[in-house]
This record gives sequence, structure tokens and C-alpha cells, in this order.
Amino acid sequence: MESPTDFGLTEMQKDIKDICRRIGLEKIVPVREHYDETQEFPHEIVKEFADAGLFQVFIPEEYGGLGGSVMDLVVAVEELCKYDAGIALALFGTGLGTLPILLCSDETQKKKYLPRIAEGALAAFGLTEAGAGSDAAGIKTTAVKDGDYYILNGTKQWITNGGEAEIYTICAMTDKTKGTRGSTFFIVEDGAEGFTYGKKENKMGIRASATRELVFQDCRVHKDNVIMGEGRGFIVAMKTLDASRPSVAAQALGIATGALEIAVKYSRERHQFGKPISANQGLLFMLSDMAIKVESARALVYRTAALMDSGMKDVSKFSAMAKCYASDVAMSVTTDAVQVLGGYGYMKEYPVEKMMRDAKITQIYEGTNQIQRDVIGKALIKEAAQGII
Ligand code: COS
Repeated sequence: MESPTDFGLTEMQKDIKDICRRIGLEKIVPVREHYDETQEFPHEIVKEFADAGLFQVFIPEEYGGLGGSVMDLVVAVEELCKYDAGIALALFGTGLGTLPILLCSDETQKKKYLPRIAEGALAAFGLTEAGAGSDAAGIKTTAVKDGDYYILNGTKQWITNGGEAEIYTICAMTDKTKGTRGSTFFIVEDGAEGFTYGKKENKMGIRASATRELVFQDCRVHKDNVIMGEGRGFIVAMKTLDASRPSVAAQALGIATGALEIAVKYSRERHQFGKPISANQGLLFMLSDMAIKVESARALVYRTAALMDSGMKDVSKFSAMAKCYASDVAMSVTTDAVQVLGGYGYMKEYPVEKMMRDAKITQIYEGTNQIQRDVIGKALIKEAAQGII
């Protein structure tokens, strides 16, 4: 039977969802506990993503993709994250690493890199450093011009797909005196001289995802690999994050949906005092509140994707609202799902405790929810000043 959430999706989006569901149920569910325990990188599942054409979802047709609609990607990410938000991150973490090229690169760079990514080459986005997370302009990695090259020195921290990706988009300071106008984005490939990998992180959740330091020691990068021109790094970063936050929102939505479904099914199966626990109004109301939150998050995430696909220029506010709300919902719904499952929910026998751990990062990365609220608030004040509201 068709799920109510399929209503309004295009035939292609339904196909994408079916492919993700098949991979999720057949390939991910049987091994997700293993990857969560070991923190190994799920190479064979990433190959399944590539063979199924999922890396083409966020690439335009002229570069070997399916079109690059935000909604297509949201549908794929949501469905995969119902099963494992860490394994799926290899796919949309690549989307994040690709966005500086997609949004800000010249034609030569696009033709060189996008077809490779469409075929399954992983990408990664390198902005964060030990001392610069929310303060994106506070990075210390430097890029000093030397003829036709730039020499990069510094360390990037907590980089998704670090050590596994082939293509990295890296932000470095080309002029320390200019603040937000002093940074520049570069494309750096795995294997470049002076580019190595540092510490691998041991994380609370999304443990199947590779999170690692990137170390640059006199790494020479050709000027042809500069994205959008010197001094435009902060703008590239902001445009990228505006475009990528709906993927985190979709990840959170997928986690919440997966946890809700498990909680509802469990409540029918678990009997106490001679009846299913779903027969207790207290518990039923809890499930209802979880469902209301999930559907509200879905409405906001899908609307944001639709607005972006319709060509809306300034998407900062919607993108931040979708990420902020869906991630808060994911944290709340997974916590309640553990509660519904009681003692079993707290054990690793059921995946809801993992979902609760996985949900937490969605409130933190790609801009904490405090940063999202800051972006939303400033956008509101700007709209009022412009007489829009
Ligand atoms: N799109 C395009 N340009 C933008 C922009 C956006 N979304 N947001 C800001 N800018 C521009 C501003 O217009 C301004 O341009 P001018 O110099 O021409 O005036 C410039 O960028 C600086 O903007 P602002 O003064 O608002 O910068 P702040 O240092 O105050 O930072 C926030 C703003 C907090 C929004 C930014 O630092 C941010 O998003 N931080 C979070 C970063 C993050 O998500 N980190 C997580 C790790 S990355 S996975």
C-alpha cells in the first residue's frame, strides 16, 4: 500500500525512495549494528549507493547526474536515514563537499569533478578547525601564493568522509587582515603532496561515518583549483551551508521517522497487564505527539526543498528553520521512542538507542541550532527593515 508520505512525489522521487528502501532493508539493516560497534567505513554499501546511481541525485544532467533537485536528494536522504544515519552520511556528506563546486565553480572545474562524483567518487567539505566551528571566519589554515600555486598549511577538524573521499573542498586564509573577505576555497585531491590525514574521531553516534582530521603541510595547490576567486571563501561557505542544511534536516527527519515507526509497531506487540501497551491512553498520546512533530518537520523540510527548487534566491532562513526544527524533532522523538520501548529501548537489541545517539549530531553540525536561530532571527529583522513583513 502507498505510504501517505509518497503523496505528491514525482515518479522519479518514488523510484529513488524505492531504491533507498531496498538498499536500506536488504543491505543496511543487517549490518548497521556491526558498523556502529566497529566504526569501520561501510565501503560495500557506499558501492551499492554508487551502483544504484544515488550519487547522481544531486548532480545536474549535463555533468552525468539526474538533475540535482533538492527535493530528490531530500527524499533519498530521509529514506536512507530511517535505517542508518551514519552510513547514509557518506552520500550526502559528499553532497556537502560537492556544493562549493556545484554552486560556485567555473565550467572547467565542474566538467573535471562533477562527472567523477556522479559515478561515486566521495567528496568532503573542509571548513571547521579546532578553534573555528560556529565562527567560520576564524579559521587559521593559510594559503600563501607562490607563482601559479598556493601553499596550504593547517589542520581541518571533524571532517565528514575525511580519509575516504577523493575530492576535498577546503577553506583557507589568503589574507588574515581581511576577516570574512580574507578566505578562499580550494579543490584538493586525495594524494596531493603535503596533504595527509590525522586523528580519527571516536563518536557518540553516526559511528559508521568517517570523521577525521585533514593535515596540510606545505601542500601545493594550483591556482586553477581556486573556487570563485581569492577572498570569496566566506561567501562560498555560506552559500554551501544554506544549500546543504536541508540535507541535515532530511537526515533528522529520516531518523525521527524510523524511530516513530519502531515505537508504534512495538506498542502493538508489547503486552503488559494483559493488553498491548498501545491500549494505554498515556502511551497513545505520546505516540500521537511524536507523529505530529514528525509530520510538521516533514512539511517544513519539503517546503524548503520546493522553495529552493523553484529558484528562491535567499534561502538562509528556510534552510536554517528546516535544519533547526527537524533536528530538535529528531532528538525529542528518538528520546520518546526509547521511552516507549522501556528497558528494551535502552538496550542495543533494538535500534532506537542508536537512533537517539545519531540524532544528537543533527542539532550540532552544519551550524549549531543556536547559530540557526541566530540566522533566522537576523533574517526576520532584515525582512522587517525592508518592509517585507
Ligand atoms: N549567503 C551569502 N552571503 C552571506 C551569507 C549567506 N547565507 N551570510 C552572510 N553572508 C555575507 C554577508 O552579507 C557579509 O557580506 P559583506 O562582507 O559583503 O557585508 C559577510 O558574508 C559576513 O557576514 P556576517 O557579518 O553575517 O558574518 P558573521 O561572521 O557574523 O557570521 C554566521 C555569520 C554566524 C551566520 C556564520 O559565521 C555561520 O554560518 N556560522 C556557522 C558556520 C557553521 O555552520 N559551521 C559548522 C561547520 S561547517 S560543516
